[in-house]
Amino acid sequence: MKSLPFFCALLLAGLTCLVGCKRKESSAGASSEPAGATEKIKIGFLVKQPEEPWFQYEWRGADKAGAQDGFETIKLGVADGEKVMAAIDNIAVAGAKGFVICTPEVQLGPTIMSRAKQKGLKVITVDDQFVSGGKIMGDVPYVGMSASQIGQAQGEALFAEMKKRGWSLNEVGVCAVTFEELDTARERTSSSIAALKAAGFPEAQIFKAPQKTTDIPGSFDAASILLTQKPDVKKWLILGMNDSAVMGAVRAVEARGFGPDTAIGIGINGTDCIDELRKPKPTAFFGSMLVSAPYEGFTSAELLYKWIKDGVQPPMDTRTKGILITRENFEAILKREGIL
Ligand code: FCA
Repeated sequence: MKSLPFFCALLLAGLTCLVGCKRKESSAGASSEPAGATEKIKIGFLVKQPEEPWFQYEWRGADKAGAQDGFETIKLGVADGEKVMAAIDNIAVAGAKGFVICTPEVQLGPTIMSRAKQKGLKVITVDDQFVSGGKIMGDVPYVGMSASQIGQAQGEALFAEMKKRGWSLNEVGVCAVTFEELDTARERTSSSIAALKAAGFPEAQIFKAPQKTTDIPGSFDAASILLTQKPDVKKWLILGMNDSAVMGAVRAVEARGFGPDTAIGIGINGTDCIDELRKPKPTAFFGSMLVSAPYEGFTSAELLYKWIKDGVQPPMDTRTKGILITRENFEAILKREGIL
């Protein structure tokens, strides 16, 4: 995964060259395109964390749609606002007519939309919805997961697994790794917590561990602080907004001697835990709510393409569901979903 930033830099360099070469061509008044030939429609697909397998699978889905429908996708990692703005400018110069984006900061929504408008680009958001003045920008088409349903299923699965093992409630704590500044994340974790409470888990034993960053180190740090504060908890249930959130907490409990017999972690995404589930020895990472990243990439890219090509207005809100994968079934399910 370390090679990804390098890959993105290469892609950008390629793009710049493409632009430079095109300029040279037109200034010389010659073009290699035969007269009347139609160029493929181009779209951008910009993602906040290209190192996360989730986003690589989304890109894969977008490429599949492009191969099927005959359009080209320019894939770029955009870790911050500056990179987003540069990427929008670059794809516009490269001839793209729109882009799908999972923004690194949801508050950038209005700025992104005004730059896109300036450049005449259509926009579809994926995964994380734009926010303006504290409110979701419902006027920008969105493709994402059914966050509350999936969160609820995560909480129910954790409770069911705990019951199955016959743990007594009074020795168990919930480590809820949270990132409440992001709507989809907050919806997932609060629905998961609500499901645990509805099943009868005592509220006083549910503890939030707020992440500062949405990666494994961010959740490791958050969970470590909580574990220091709660030395008496004997067994842990771990939830979070995605696989990375749960994985970091699993590493943190392991560092304090907990293992698969004393901790149960269930993630969300199902794409960022494949190596973990393949480990020969089970860990406390019990499973994940799989959501189809290739499907989300495919759908968002294709909706954008049809909007550009045929003027078909995409639906404003498209949601996908999740299913539980564990060590027992993940290979078969991920194969069926086209991920493995
Ligand atoms: C957010 C998370 C990703 C993924 C996506 C659907 O963007 O950061 O890991 O869960 O929602």
